Amino acid sequence: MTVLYKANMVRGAEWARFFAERAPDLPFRLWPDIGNPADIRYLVAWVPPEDIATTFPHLELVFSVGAGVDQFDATKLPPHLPLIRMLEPGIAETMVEYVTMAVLGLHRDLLHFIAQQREQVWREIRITPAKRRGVGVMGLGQLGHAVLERLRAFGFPLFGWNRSPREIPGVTCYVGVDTLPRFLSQTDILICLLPLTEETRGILNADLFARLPRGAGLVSVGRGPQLVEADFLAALDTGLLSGAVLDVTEPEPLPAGHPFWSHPRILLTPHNASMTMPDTAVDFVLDAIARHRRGEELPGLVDRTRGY
Ligand code: NDP
Ligand code: OXD
Repeated sequence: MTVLYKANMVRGAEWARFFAERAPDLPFRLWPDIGNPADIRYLVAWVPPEDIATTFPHLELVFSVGAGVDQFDATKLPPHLPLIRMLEPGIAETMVEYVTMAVLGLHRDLLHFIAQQREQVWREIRITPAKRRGVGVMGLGQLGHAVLERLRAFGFPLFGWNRSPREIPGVTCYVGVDTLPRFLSQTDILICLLPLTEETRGILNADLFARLPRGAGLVSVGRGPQLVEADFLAALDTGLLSGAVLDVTEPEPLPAGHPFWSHPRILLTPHNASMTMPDTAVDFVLDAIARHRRGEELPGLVDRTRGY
């Protein structure tokens, strides 16, 4: 009965310490020190090892160390093997901070002020009151919901768009593709917190940008392949978009010389919007293992047919 961890190694050492404190009877190993593969029952991974099924014949649960699971090739996981995504509270807390920073930065013209300071320009910009700046979130799951709950304090008109119906106090929620244009038409700052699936790949494209109010801002924190780069750069050039905060790109990291690095209207961060916190993540994993042993429902169970 061993847990194998294969992700960020610095944080892995913290995982090992928390496991030793909280579950001293449960052996915990850090990749690549896998010991006897037949002992591995639980795998916690960012990028999963090749040939999971044949290498670890007694695997019972696979955990994504992150909230997203698009890095797992579902066809390589045996159908009976549960894949669980991370629902620990640290991810949502850090995502809420990042998106709040990005929304306030776009709302208060931070990218313009950074450019002005570089050029030693002292020029005020007319302030738009929050109540006249619509903020919309695509994807109302654990993260999108948490973000909207916190943004409510600033007085923005808030909008949400999701596949299935959601009710969030103070937020006008739209459901399904047919409502996307109505949602977008009110959204001055758009936040993408969708998982990467075949339906969301390339969803941030020319058609979508054209449906936003002119000069809208974009916060892209889902996954890089959701953004169509050429459409996005054209939208910035033509003023359809006034600025963007990008935390995810394709590929990651971007190659040297890629236009996003130096674009004055783009704030780029290295897939760092949120981070799984070892302290609370270990509690989540131990709780899920205990539930699994008791034959109970598993939190964060991924629906392989939907892909998230
Ligand atoms: P959830 O699964 O909790 O939420 C996803 C939401 O998106 C659900 O409400 C789902 O609706 C909705 N959705 C999915 N597909 C569609 C679609 N085609 N049209 C409309 N709505 C759709 O995920 P999380 O909130 O935990 O995370 C979201 C994503 O954020 C992750 O998949 C990951 O890619 C990204 N992420 C990025 C991080 C970063 O650091 N940049 C960190 C963590 C996550 P429904 O439930 O109705 O199907
Ligand atoms: C995640 C991420 O999915 O960090 O958790 O992107």
